[in-house]
Amino acid sequence: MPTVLECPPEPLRVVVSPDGMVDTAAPTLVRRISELEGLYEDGQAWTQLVAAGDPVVYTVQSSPVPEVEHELPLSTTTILPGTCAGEFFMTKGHQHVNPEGEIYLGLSGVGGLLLFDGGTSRWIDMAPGVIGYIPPVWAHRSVNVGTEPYRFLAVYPGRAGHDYQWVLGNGLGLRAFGARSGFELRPQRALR
Ligand code: S6P
Ligand code: ZN
Repeated sequence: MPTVLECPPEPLRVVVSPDGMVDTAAPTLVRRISELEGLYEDGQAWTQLVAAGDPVVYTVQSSPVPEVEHELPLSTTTILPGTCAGEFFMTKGHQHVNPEGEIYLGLSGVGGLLLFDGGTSRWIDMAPGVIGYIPPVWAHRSVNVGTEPYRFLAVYPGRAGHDYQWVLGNGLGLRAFGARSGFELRPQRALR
């Protein structure tokens, strides 16, 4: 996530509308599937999706709170519904560079919070009103397992930092695929 350099001089009031949109003037990051190389199990299907229009997978709306020590930035992420060869659309996933915890609050849609500490994977079902707590050192990724956009609020210490390389090399241990019951979690195969 980009660092927002301008520090708000006053306490901040943020409106979360019923459809989950956070009302801030901060920039929105758009992640297309081409930026998620090496993350989906089926690399061939990923290549086809990139060629067939390179769909947006998720967007992240930041707040004006800067990502610096002592601050408490917040953002909303919206993951669109979709799959790559049956594997649900998801965020890149990251570990915090500095071991800091984080809070997610489900705003709309249904999803999951996948966590991995390098040995154990955990899955937290997310829905509007559900809080997911991410302890320090646990890598985390969000997944949309529904048919509508899945949106959540994230609040995290400004000094946390984001390491994406660790997840590229280690994965999250589990993958979420569509199934008759909605979704199923499968152990990840060896990463290339
Ligand atoms: C930041 C927090 C979220 C994610 C966002 C996108 O600590 O966990 O705001 O940045 O959900 O995910 P990712 O893995 O692409 O940063
Ligand atoms: Zn995080």
